[in-house]
Amino acid sequence: MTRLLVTGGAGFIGSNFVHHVIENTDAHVTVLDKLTYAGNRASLAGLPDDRVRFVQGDIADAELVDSLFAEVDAVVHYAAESHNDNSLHDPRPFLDTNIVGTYTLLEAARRHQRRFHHISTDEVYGDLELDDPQRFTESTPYNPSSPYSSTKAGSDLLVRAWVRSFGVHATISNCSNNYGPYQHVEKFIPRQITNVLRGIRPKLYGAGRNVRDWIHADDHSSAVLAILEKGVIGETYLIGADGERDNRSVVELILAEMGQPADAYDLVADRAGHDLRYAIDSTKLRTELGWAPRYGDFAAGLAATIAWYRDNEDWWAPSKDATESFYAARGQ
Ligand code: NAD
Ligand code: TDX
Repeated sequence: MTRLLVTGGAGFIGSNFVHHVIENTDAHVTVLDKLTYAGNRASLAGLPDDRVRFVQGDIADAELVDSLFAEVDAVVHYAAESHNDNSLHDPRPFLDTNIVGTYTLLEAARRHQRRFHHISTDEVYGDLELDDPQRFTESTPYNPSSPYSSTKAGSDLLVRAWVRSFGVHATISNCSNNYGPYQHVEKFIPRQITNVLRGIRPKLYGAGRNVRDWIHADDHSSAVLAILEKGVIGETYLIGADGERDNRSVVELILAEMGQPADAYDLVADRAGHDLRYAIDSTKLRTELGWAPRYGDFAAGLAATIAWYRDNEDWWAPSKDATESFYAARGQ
């Protein structure tokens, strides 16, 4: 598997994956990315030109997609509209990219008989109660809450149908919340870090008791490589690193690491339909494919992420004001 097409490779997790592939394999990578507000070419800076090619374009452009599939051995599909809050404001781009875009790629995978890996989220399973001892597994029924998660659920079901009906060689992974470098400042952890760097108090939705299951983006990348190399066609793998924490405790860790008082945050308007808790059981991935996360210490990973944002203001500053204006208009 030496030639990879990575959709959404200028986004947060896609760019982390491209860096991971270049550092850990001999593969050549073509990135297909539309460069929406969430894409940033600077996230691919410093990578070798003879191994990474960048193509700006839309995954729903069938002609372009067809020509790129012809040139590669396998495709890893990260491109998506990815932010729940945006999906509550304007769902349409979520349908266009997550549903029609994924459909367009699947048709190309079928025509060219290419190995296809679809990146998805644990949000397709809905949410859990805070005291529920169960975690999501590959057999948890789909029950998405938001326009974002419902379009991701729809895209997963399209992949399953294209495997069963047309024999497409595809796998799916559903991962928990990622953190690390190159994440857009609209998302929870970078928003709070860059708020503190700008002298703005962190903002917690509702009571701040919602729980997310955090994994470092580099651990997500190593799991995807393991699935590409050893995964069984037609199978779904859940990716998670046992990182459950409530939002308030994450903000308190950020404040402590950045030398601020523990209560220097604001409680703001809650997200509509806000999922309470996500939690992943990744036993299948660990036992069947031998994968294990490397970033076991969340506080250390978070400290490194804070240092990255401190050192890379040029990367995030151009998006910060527009992002905060969007939130301010919603009382968040
Ligand atoms: P992101 O918003 O940071 O990046 C998305 C990228 O896709 C951007 O570079 C954007 O320009 C590109 N893109 C959007 N529409 C496109 C289109 N029509 N054609 C081509 N490119 C397009 O998102 P992310 O957080 O890196 O998420 C990547 C994938 O991982 C998504 O599929 C998401 O559902 C999934 N995921 C994310 C998380 C998380 O915690 N962020 C967790 C689990 C799964
Ligand atoms: O300012 C904030 N304050 C706050 O309390 C923001 C931006 C978020 N939150 C809360 C909402 C969530 O409980 O923090 C939690 C995390 O929020 P997001 O970063 O928006 O992530 P989430 O909605 O959990 O979805 C993320 O993980 C799953 C990604 O954005 C999705 O793409 C992925 O599928």
